[in-house]
This record gives sequence, structure tokens and C-alpha cells, in this order.
Amino acid sequence: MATASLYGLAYSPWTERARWALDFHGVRYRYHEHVPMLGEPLLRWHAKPAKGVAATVPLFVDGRGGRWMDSMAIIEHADTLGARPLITDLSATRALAAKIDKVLHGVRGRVTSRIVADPEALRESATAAVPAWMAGLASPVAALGARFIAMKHNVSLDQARESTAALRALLTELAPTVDTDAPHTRESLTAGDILLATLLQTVEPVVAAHIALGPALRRAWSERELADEFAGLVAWRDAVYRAAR
Ligand SMILES: N[C@@H](CCC(=O)N[C@@H](CS)C(=O)NCC(=O)O)C(=O)O
Repeated sequence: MATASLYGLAYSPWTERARWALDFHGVRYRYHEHVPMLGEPLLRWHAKPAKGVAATVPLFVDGRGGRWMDSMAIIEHADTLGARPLITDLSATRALAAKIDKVLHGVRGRVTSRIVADPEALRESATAAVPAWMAGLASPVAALGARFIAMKHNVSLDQARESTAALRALLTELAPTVDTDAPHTRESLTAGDILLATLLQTVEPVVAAHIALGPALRRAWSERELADEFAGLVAWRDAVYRAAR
């Protein structure tokens, strides 16, 4: 039987949303952690993007010639494989994903610049790719990898302030749409919940049991001020993870 594969970056909200939808539907696949920069040729080989198009993760390959190189496309595809769809209103969900993606692109600049500036965070990034004893040696490669990501995705490393303002504006808009008191179950989970829950990774990372991050990387992903301001949403996210991930 053909084996499906998912290529991703475990800490990335884009990967986590695709993975969550596939897991929710019980899709069987082999997960492969992508290594930025060094893994680029392999990723392009698997993704086979059109000329001039960047290969990105998550990438889902079904082993029978089917290829989905976008997190929302993977969620939509996963919905065709399971019993109860996560997407109830396709155009509304796509619009929400587009809105969140715009903010996530800015936040990527903030997170990447913090990682590049923090030797400990670089060391932790390197540990994810090589054995721990090599992490010190691999840190410069991790720094190159982080800069490579910034260049490839055209992000500026000093857009931290604007990205936080955009994130605050988006959370302010989305907070009233979430019933934080409603009971959370697998049965009530929607794609919208997954999109918002994974966005909150950029405010306060979820517990390590779901996404493992060392303390320095956790700091790079966190936005203390927003975590206090949107504590209700963060608590909602934790409850959704407990109930449905
Ligand atoms: N629209 C895409 C965006 C994915 C994206 O930007 N992925 C980044 C995550 S940082 C990536 O592939 N980075 C690794 C690399 O470029 O090597 C999606 O929703 O899947």
C-alpha cells in the first residue's frame, strides 16, 4: 500500500494545523521533519513546485501522485478522508486562514530575528536537527538556516513592532467570535478552532507535550504582553488541545 508522507516543521503553526486535521481524521502518514536550507533540495524534489514557486511546508504527499503544498489545502483534503468535516463554511474558513496567514508572515520575522540574536535559541534549534553534542557546532548552521528562511519568505528581521500590532489587532477582532466558556470536545472541533488555536502559538506556546520547545525558543515565540491581554483565549486554546488534539 502506498505510504503517505507529511513534511513539516513541528513548531510551525502552518504545519501544526495540517497535522491536527490529518490526525483528527485518523489519516495514516509518515511524518518527516524538514531542515530549513539543508533540506531545501529534498523538499523541492518531493513538492515538485512550478518554476519560480517556493516549496514550503507543510507538504502532504499521498504516495499515489497526490500532492498538497498548503496547510489549508491539506485541511480541505483531510476533510474528504474522514467522517465528520472540520470545515462547515468553506469560504469563511478560507477567509479566516488568509487573514491569519498575513499576520503569521509578519510574526515569522519577529520570531526569526529573536532566534538569530540569541545563541541559546540557535543552539536549541540546532539540537532539533543534529545530536545534542553537535548542537554547538551546528549553531552557525542554524543561524544560516534562520536567515535563509527570512530571505526565502521575504521577511524583514526588524518588523517586530508592526507584527505585534497586527497580531493584537487580529486577536482583538477574533476574541469576541470565540465562546471561551463553551465545553470543548472532539465533536465540536472546527477548522476555525484549529486555525485560531495554532495562531496562539505565537502568543504563548502550547505545552511541550504537544509542541516541544526549549526555554529559549519558547521565549522567542512568546509575546508576554499579548499573553496577559488575551489570557482568556490562551486558556481556551489549552482547553481545546486537551479535549481534541
Ligand atoms: N501558505 C503556506 C505557508 C507555509 C509556510 O510559509 N511555511 C514556512 C514555515 S516557516 C516554510 O515552509 N518554511 C521552511 C522553509 O521555507 O524551508 C501554507 O499555509 O502552508
